[in-house]
Amino acid sequence: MSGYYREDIERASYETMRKLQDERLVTSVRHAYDNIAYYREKMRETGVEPGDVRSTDDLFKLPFLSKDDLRDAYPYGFLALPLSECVRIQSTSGTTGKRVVAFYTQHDIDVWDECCARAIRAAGGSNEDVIHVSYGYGLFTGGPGLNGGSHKVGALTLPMSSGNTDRQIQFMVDLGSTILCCTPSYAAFLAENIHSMGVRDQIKLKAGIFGAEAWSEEMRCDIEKSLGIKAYDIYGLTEISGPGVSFECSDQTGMHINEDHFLPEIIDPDTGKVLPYGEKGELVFSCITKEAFPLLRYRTRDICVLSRAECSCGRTLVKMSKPMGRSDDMLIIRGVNVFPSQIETVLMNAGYPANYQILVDRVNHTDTFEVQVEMTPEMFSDEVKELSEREDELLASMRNMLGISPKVTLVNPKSIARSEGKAVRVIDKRKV
Ligand code: DLL
Repeated sequence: MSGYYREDIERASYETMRKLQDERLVTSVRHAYDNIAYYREKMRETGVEPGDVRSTDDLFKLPFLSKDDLRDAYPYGFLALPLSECVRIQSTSGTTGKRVVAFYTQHDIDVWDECCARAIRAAGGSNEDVIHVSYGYGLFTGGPGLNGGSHKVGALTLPMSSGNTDRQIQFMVDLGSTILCCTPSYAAFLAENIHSMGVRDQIKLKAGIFGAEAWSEEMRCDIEKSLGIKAYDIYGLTEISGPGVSFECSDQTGMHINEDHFLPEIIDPDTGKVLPYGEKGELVFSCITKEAFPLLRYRTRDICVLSRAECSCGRTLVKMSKPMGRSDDMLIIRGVNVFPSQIETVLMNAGYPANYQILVDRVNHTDTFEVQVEMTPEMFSDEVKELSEREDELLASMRNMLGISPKVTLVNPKSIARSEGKAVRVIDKRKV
């Protein structure tokens, strides 16, 4: 049976939640202003003082923060406490030069773990479960987050990390895993292998907690059928803590935001205007309990809709829709953040013209990723062997830059269609 981890919070009345948020916001603004010089400057530029923010109604007065602000301030610019009070860092996947590094105190980790525990309880998890965590462990937040949540609910935790599919399945069978946590594409891949190994009737899975990338209702349906489980979505981002910023309940119609910690807003991505609930726009979060890395009005670039409609699960926490896309050009391929500009940098460094196309698709629930690069007329006359060596070299540089390997194909000069307006660099055929 699915349940609550913090019923008092998850089912709090609107007034109770508002009061909590008001108090916490005021404290967080003061904390960020007093301890983060970069933030103080930002507030001064917009003429706002901490005293101007007396409740959540004043949130709009604060300046927005973006990934670029975090990159500019790398690595310690947004750290609000001495390093001696921090116990962990995590970092975003993918790089455009500098990664974003997030810092945590023990209290920040406890809060994050609790958010993941709420997600696990909502998916029916308890101390009776064997939770199989196949998100990556390390700098990526997926493994550590769900691991912490699983401990909090008292489940037996299998810290599998990703990869080594045969061993994953063997453990699943031998140890009787009941809840699987991984990206939806890895869940689909595991399901395929479970069937081909002929062990479908030996697995005891009942639920999955899948996130970190966009996935469709069709994909949910396929995974649920093929593994005989209920599949729950989970959302989050490193800058705001990691997975568990929001989570799905048995209703499966959007994700409840842990709004006692993360205050959401929807804005028009072009004008920054705050939009009412029900309208589609960019999701913005203010962290109202963070000690080490208290980001306020952080623009996620994820496009979605917020709703306060009553939910059959009894939770009153505001719900966000599945992200419907992004307001920047970041792609998430096999769970890794990829910016087209990174690919362009590799090509430029290797002396190629900027005529390329990135093709992304999803075949059998797995992302395919190809980069087609136009040769110069000089290269075109080269031997086949030389061309294949060139492709290998590009592949190695791209793997180095991105952390994942695309298929690299050199194509004939002038064969990539030229655009009259903006160049169409990305063809993403994934239906999510
Ligand atoms: O992906 C954290 C996470 C780990 C979430 C495990 C869920 C499960 P980042 O690597 O910083 O953090 O990537 C964050 O991934 O802004 C979204 O664009 C996307 N994303 C995360 N969850 C979902 C989801 C982790 N459920 C970026 N659906 C976010 C669609 C998601 N997109």
